[in-house]
Amino acid sequence: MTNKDAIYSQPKSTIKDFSFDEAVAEVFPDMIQRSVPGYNTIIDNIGRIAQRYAQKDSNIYDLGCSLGAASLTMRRLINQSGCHIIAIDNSTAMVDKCRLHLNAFKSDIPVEVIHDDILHCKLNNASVVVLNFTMQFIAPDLRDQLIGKIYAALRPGGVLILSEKLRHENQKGDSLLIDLHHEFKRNNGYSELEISQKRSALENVMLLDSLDDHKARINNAGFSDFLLWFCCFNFASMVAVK
Ligand code: GEK
Repeated sequence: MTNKDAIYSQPKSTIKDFSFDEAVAEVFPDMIQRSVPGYNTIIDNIGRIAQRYAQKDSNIYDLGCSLGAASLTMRRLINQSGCHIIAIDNSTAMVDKCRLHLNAFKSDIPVEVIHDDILHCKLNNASVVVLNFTMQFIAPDLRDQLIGKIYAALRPGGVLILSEKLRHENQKGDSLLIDLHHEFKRNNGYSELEISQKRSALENVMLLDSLDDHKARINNAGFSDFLLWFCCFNFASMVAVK
């Protein structure tokens, strides 16, 4: 049974910047399902992509893992021997709950949950790296550095799976996608008040790049291949192969 997200349902006199605290971790599965179009499809296919690219005796990273949804699906679907999943998040509330989620199921593939900042942690011997809606919360001037670190940690033939909310270059197009996304949220039971208060809370903390920005950053890091495998409104998931 998941707890319903009602964090922004009542009027707030001041809207604080959004943070991944205890209250958010409590309702996170409901929040992300009702806010991100295609979330389940993306999670399921992260497992399927990881299954194709995971290499024997390598590390699989889930960066900004929240409650470990991507780690769980990868753990279920990867069939190479000697893989080790490392799930990292800098929110204590998320990491504590993530450990409980992962320990509730048994698996042959070990998963280590680490409380750390993905900008500071060391990555190595990777065949799969997942950034599922995490990079949008990283300061824009540090994003090149993060992608460079991931590229350096990947083995040749390894893959980065990058999901992000996108900013559309053209203003009319951007407005249409935002409008469709808000309709999606209304259809999932969020009120106008919830949508607008959440939007204000995210304004300073979730800074969006365009698809071209992502493509340029990934190409500059040295990846040999970049493709968009999922897109619904302004939500996309991309794959880059070293
Ligand atoms: C999922 N991937 O369900 N270091 C570590 N973690 C961070 C950092 C950082 N510097 N910045 C943000 N986070 C998940 C969903 S949510 C996306 C990811 C969303 C973490 C933050 O604590 C949060 O748990 C996660 O990135 C972003 O597949 O809520 O839209």
